[in-house]
Amino acid sequence: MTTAIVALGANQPLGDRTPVETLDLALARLDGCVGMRISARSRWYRTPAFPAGSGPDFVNGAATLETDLLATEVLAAMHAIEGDLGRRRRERWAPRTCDLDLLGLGDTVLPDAETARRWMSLSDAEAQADAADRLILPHPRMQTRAFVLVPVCDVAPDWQHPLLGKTAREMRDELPPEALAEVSPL
Ligand code: PH2
Ligand code: MG
Ligand code: MG
Repeated sequence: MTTAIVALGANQPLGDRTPVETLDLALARLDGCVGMRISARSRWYRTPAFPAGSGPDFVNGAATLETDLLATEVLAAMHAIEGDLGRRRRERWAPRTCDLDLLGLGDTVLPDAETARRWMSLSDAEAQADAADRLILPHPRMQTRAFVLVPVCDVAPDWQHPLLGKTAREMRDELPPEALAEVSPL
């Protein structure tokens, strides 16, 4: 069994479901997948959309799940749930009803350390091709995002990034205080 870390985000209602209701449903669906069991879930947080001004505030959270599936299988399950919960893959920063991101799977590095490091070094603009949804683990920008690391610290503060050698808590504590202050528990 390996621990997968998943980030959840939504900033658009799905019919008459609020983002929190949609994300609760996504967690129930993840827990119901064969070979995956949720072991911890974070609080929900309200966070300003990144980049600033790109849309309504997000609800963000994180969960850990215990799984014996491959990273590609976990990702396929997450994409199926996103599809069922109204996600249409359009332009990159468009509002979304349900975004599920696989941040890490134990100490797995994919597709290889050199490629993952190269992706980590790209600026946000350069990482546009990210829309292609290549599976890169750990998620190449997780260490820069307060809306990711604050919830992750609720569920896996001691998880160690296999390339940076830092724990989630250490990565969070390196972010600017202003960025951390923008992430507020609901
Ligand atoms: N997700 C994005 C883009 N911007 N901003 C916030 N606050 N939270 C997100 O989850 C988020 C975002 C792309 O997936
Ligand atoms: Mg995302
Ligand atoms: Mg995503």
